Amino acid sequence: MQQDRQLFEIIGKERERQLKGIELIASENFVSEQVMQSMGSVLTNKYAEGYPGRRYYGGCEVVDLSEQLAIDRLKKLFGAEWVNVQPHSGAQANAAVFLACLKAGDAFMGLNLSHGGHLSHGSPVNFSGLMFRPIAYNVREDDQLVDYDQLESVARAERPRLIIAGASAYSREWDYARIRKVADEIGAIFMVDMAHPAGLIAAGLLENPLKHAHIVTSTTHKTLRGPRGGVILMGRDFENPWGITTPKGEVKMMSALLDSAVFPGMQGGPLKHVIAAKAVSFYEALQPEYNIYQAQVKKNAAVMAQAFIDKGYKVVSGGTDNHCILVDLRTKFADLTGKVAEKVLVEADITTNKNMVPFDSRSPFQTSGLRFGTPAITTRGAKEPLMSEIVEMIDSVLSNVEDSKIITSVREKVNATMKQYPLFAW
Ligand code: DSN
Repeated sequence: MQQDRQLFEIIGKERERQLKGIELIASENFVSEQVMQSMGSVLTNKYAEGYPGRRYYGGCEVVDLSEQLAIDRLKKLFGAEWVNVQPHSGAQANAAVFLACLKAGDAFMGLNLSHGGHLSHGSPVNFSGLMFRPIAYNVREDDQLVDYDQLESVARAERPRLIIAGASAYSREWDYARIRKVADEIGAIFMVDMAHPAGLIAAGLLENPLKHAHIVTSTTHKTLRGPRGGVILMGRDFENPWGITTPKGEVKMMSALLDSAVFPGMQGGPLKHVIAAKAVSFYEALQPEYNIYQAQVKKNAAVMAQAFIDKGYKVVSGGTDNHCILVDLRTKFADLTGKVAEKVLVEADITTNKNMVPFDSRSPFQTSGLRFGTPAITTRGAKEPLMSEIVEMIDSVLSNVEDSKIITSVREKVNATMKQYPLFAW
């Protein structure tokens, strides 16, 4: 067969873009060669609807081994009693939890999307907001920390069936124990979506939500540094609280409801090549050097947050406990939107994303904020001194958004700098 030159040229261009730029999107990372290899392996050819040992197709005895390996390693990594490694993404994992725990129209609570919450935690254009009744809790205006008092009073008044903790743009540790307490009081399921900080949690640098939540979901490709995908975990399995029984009259365990919600509820055939790559990334996350990497991610983020503050930027909540920094541009540049800032930084080969800040005066299409994260740049070997240099370069671009000469000179500096931080040995 003829080689598809057109497509491979596009892949080459993306490889080049990744190589020469500074990647600061908080949800991105660079996977290892063996994670990449397993994703591009023959396992993509196999259909395996069902679970290890109970499939709807023949010839699954080999892919049963790779899925079981992913399951066993993920359990070990987070101290889970039960996991499901089949969700194609974090949003699919969340959808499966909704399917297992809620009926159409049921109320659930999640962090206000414009305060850092995630699309699948109740956006009106997402399945979660279209099919269920989202109720938001907020961060406080004065310190931009989750308002647990408000969360509790809304939970008591509305009695949602599910409470979600977790965010896309929240830089602080969560008080999981406090949310679990109110969930127990009102008889709600408590779910944590740890997609963003999962790698830091795996390394023991942030509290493990499996100790507090009934159900935990995650992606595998952010701080965790695996292939693009999702997982569901439980610290301890439990009988479903709604009395749903098996044909034999036994109360179904939550694990059975969640397994059925993923397949056949939400998905058909699992992505066997991606599940294998998940297994590889969990193996990597169990190695001692992974903890050193995650500690550096956290240190780099703290230094970057302080460097922004030193340059006169407002960092939402005043700093970070994790890998993520949310900058409110308004205090330094009253007229600069996140949209324009993102665009000019891309011209300088610095990739980040515009983001709403809590109590934003602009729309989600313009925004007043930029979100930064350190997982990808840390994978390339960056340490604290580079964080201050990067903030210097960002500030230079944002202070001169109309000056193409300055933007070009920053881009040249970015490209020269990144040559010293190797990526892609293959
Ligand atoms: N879109 C992801 C993020 O960037 O945070 C979350 O799914």
